[in-house]
Amino acid sequence: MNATLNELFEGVVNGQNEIVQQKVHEALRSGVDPVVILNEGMIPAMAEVGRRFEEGEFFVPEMLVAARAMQCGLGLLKPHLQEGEVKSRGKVAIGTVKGDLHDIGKNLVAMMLEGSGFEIQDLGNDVPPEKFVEAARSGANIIAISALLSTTMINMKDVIEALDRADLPNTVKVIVGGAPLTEGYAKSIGADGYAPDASQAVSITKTLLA
Ligand code: B1M
Repeated sequence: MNATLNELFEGVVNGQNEIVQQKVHEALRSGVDPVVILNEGMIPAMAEVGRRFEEGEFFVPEMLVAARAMQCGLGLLKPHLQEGEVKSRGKVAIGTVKGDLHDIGKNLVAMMLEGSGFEIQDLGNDVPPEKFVEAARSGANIIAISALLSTTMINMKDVIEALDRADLPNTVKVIVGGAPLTEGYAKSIGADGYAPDASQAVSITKTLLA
């Protein structure tokens, strides 16, 4: 990892917004690809925060400040992750499932989809099934559901069942993702697609809407 990305990593882990802003600008100025900044500096930092939490070195407040620093860096990267397309490829309603407050992965997926030309309706976090149904009724082509907890990923099934009950056109597709999920789990709950990360979420969305 280059020195700037290393400092960015430390800045996110320690929740230092100013350092994060400074290092993202510095990396961009020196020509580092925004995707590299994300994948080598920022995402590993959140994994490190998770490791420290598991080891009892970090507690919820530390996770929270690291998350804020991460969001701050993501905001700066966002304009650099756009493909510059004008025509909408389709509408995606995205949210984190009921009971779950984790939204960084969801925001990243939304950002990459938006950057690839999709229109995004961000439903936020802790989203009940009815909100996803409402979004599908008002024209979303893809319902995208994120979950970060093994205790909340089971709520995704409720969303899919609610969508089935709503008798929507079968052109509405559901994609799911988030760290505790697997392809097998996604299939078992009846999702149309699963992606382990944001860039694969873009590919699967393109495939489903092709
Ligand atoms: Co929480 N947390 N957290 N947390 N937190 C985890 C997830 C955990 C793994 C930490 C750990 O123990 N190592 C653990 C979950 C264990 C489990 O269930 N398997 C955990 C826990 C236990 C908790 C609490 C229960 C802690 C407590 O209160 N005792 C609590 C739950 C609150 C709740 O939701 N009800 C809690 C709270 C929090 C904070 C609020 C403090 C904060 C979130 C702030 C926020 O999001 N605004 C937080 C954080 C920051 C984390 C860690 C450290 C980082 C998560 C993150 O942002 N990662 C996390 C540890 C870790 O991830 N290793 C942890 C970076 C992000 C880019 O990755 O979200 O995985 P990720 O997204 C990826 C992919 O998963 C995928 O693409 C993304 C980009 O590649 N993806 C999709 C995600 N959604 C997708 C959707 C798709 C496709 C792909 O299609 C629709």
